[in-house]
Amino acid sequence: MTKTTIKKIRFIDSHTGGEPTRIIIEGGPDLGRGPLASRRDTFRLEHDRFRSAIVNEPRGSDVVVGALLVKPDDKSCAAGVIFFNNVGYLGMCGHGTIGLVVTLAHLGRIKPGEHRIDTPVGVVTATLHANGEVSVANVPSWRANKGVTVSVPGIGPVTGDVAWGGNWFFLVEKHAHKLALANVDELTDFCWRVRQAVNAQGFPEVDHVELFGPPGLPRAHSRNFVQCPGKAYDRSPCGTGTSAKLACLAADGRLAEGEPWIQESIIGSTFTGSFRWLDRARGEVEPVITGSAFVNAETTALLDETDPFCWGIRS
Ligand code: PYC
Repeated sequence: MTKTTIKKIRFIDSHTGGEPTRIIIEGGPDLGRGPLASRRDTFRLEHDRFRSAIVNEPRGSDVVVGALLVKPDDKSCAAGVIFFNNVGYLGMCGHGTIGLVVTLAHLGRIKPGEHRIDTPVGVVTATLHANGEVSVANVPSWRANKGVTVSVPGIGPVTGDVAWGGNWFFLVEKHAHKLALANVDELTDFCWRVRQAVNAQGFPEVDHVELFGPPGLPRAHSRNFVQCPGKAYDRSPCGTGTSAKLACLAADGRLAEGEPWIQESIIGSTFTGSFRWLDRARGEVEPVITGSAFVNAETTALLDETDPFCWGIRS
């Protein structure tokens, strides 16, 4: 009988406003040292099947966001992290960073206070508050294009803004859809078509589509539906999506510096956001996103090479 090697991977699951984060704490690939962006490239080029094994079925699902905890390149940081999903890698992830901070506290590795975290798109500063909430001062965010109209086959013209909040978003306020969980299939189809049109019409970098509508909660300012790159929708209000929204609100003069913006998700969870100007002339802001996460599993996964789906079901 041939001897099989089974590799053990330890991860911790949490959710932030309903959106899962799976943090690899042991057994992940060795990506060497250097800037997080180049380590993310090494991950993509040399270890992509590991990404799939962690987040795709049968171990995961389309909605799971994975996070590989690594040593930071910037010595002032408490940790480095590379986020990934069912189809690839994220620059930053707001809900995931809140999940990471709560996970590090759960492991006893950090205490309440400020912690800098290295990511492939820059350093973010997370504050773990005494009440367990986490605020993330995100990477500089800005609107690149206002009022872009794309012609969407089968739908017609759709207008939105292109903005960066750690990932690239197309943000749409004017549409005919009710943002309700019962309409997820319709919203998914709409966003997917919009994204193809946006990519085809000169914005290949946009991989998230964000729709806005009236809030369900009296204390919230807006509800959103965010489609992630692999077609899953974000159960949380999306930290990087809310950052992109704050950049647009700031550029339009619709929200003042320091004023709170309560963004509700499609499932009714909320983040509170605010911003500070970094460069008014360039429309660059530092968004701060506050939310809570809960740890819900500690797992040792087994990677057995003789399992035909050891590396996940890949499309
Ligand atoms: O919270 O930034 C976020 C995010 C990105 C994709 C899923 N969640």
